[in-house]
Amino acid sequence: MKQVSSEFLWGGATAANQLEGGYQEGGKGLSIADVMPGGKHRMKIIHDPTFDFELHDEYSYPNHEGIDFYHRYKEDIALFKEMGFKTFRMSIAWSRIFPKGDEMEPNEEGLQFYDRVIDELVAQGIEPLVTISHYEMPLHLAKQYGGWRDRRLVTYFERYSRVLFERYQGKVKYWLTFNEINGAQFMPMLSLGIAIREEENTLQLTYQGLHHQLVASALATKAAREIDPSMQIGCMLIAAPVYPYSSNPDDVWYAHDAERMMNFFCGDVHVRGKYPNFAKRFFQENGIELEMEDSDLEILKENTVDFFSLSYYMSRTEKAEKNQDESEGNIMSGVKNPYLQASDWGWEIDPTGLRVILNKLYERYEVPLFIVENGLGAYDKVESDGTIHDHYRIDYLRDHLKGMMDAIEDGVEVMGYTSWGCIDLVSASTGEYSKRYGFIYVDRHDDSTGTLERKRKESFFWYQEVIRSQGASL
Ligand code: BGP
Repeated sequence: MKQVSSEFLWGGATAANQLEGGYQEGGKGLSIADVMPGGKHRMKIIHDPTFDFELHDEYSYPNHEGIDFYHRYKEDIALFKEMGFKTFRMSIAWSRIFPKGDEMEPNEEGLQFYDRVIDELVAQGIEPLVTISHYEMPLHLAKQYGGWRDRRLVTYFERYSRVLFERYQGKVKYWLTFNEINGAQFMPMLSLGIAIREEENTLQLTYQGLHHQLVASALATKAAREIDPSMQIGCMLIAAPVYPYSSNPDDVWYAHDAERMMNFFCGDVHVRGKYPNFAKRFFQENGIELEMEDSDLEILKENTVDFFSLSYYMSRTEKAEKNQDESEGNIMSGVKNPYLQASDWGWEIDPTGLRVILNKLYERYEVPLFIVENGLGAYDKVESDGTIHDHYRIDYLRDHLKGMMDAIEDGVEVMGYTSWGCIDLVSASTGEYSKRYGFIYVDRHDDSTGTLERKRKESFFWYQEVIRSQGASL
């Protein structure tokens, strides 16, 4: 019977823009998430380099309403408490605190909303785990500055982070700077708020924007240590092993290279405090020249993170010559793995991959790991008696938690596990409500109907028992 220690942080994860709603309440400014349409337009726009960052009448915008956590947070936190959560991962909407992003003074009403949420969590004995920036930034910064291509965002982000650390010292111990910072390598627009014009070099802008974020993350880490040295700052990456499609050495090399670019490029800067050696060749071969200030490399070196957090949904398989089925729906691209089943959205399900990547990350970095996202997006059916039997979700989570338990036995230090979308919310990649991850069902549908009523799914009771038994019930 495998069990985790009593300090293990069990919980669930969310992001402000995907659940809060209240997009114009409390003095909030518009964010880039507020101009991401719902349904089939979302994916297209995420990959559209010429996106105009405007609202259009013909689209729907599900992030505007989210699941109304803005008004229902107490009821939701009570349900998290009932499940036994030790921690709750939430993010703060930058545009609630600095509506345009470049102001000198924060919006007090925005801070007061998070005072209420954080105080409620603390009162319920749930440790807040706060992401400072989760796929949203004030729209003004994207439109007027061209997003993270502009160096001035480093200063604005540092100012914003300082406001949060000062306000929440003593209440929030665990912080993550940028959600899935390496997501910029796959979706520069969503991650960096950069619209790239045709004549521009996408890779140059992406890696310049990423450099700015990495410096901003290091400066935020420095600020946290000055304000409250007991704070623990983590980086956050989409992590996955990349398998070669065959034993052909060309495939093996291709997969190896893709794996290190994806997991270790940002990871090395955050944890080792420097760009990896392989970055030099990548920059040269792609005509990338990073503009840096004199102190940048020192800032990165001196302000490394305390822990490494990751999202894990699927592994990735690569082939040097791509002439066959691409793995559809997978934002990381790749080819289909013949050994794996996929979700309804084409995300390949691979619990062993979690064990593999946890081992790889720990062997390289030897800092505590925190799984802050994992889960299955699925269609749920409400039975006539109101129950929801999501056994497919239970199977997915059980198998992945077993993979995590195996990694712990392998010697990997894992601080905690927060399942993604512990309450149903708006999907980041598709803008759908119907792609559900929660233990808690929310009555809200893609056509904007629904009462927003919350219901416990079968997985709610299952996860409650996993937490109660510290994983022994798996
Ligand atoms: C991660 C994001 C989350 C989340 C999750 C599931 O990449 O950090 O914001 O939404 O993926 O993705 P989706 O909502 O597209 O199914």
